[in-house]
Amino acid sequence: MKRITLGLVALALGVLVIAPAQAAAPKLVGTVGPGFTITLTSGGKKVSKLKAGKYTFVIADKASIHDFVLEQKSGGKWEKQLTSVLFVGTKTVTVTLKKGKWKYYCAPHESSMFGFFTVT
Ligand SMILES: [Cu+2]
Repeated sequence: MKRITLGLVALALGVLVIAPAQAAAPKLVGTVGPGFTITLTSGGKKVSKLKAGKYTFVIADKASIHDFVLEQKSGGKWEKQLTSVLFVGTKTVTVTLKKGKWKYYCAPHESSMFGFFTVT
């Protein structure tokens, strides 16, 4: 009986370890520039709500005067500059999004270039 229980626990742990590797992180596309615009889309639609989990951010930074910063505003604190101001090109970053309100923005023009989404 004890041996069976241990076997089941080992099996459950094995499944937990294997599962994350099998699920690909959904892709989100962030675009900043070349004008004074910043967007975050999924399948061509503006991101407003996401489920907590791992996401692949593909950031197209089209100008050397903008950057792309991602920040958790509620439910925790987390912030990362996904592309730098001088960088121009495409960069892929994997981020684990936790529940809360999130903001993406361009740091030099934060008052006009920003967007929000909610993670549930
Ligand atoms: Cu900017």
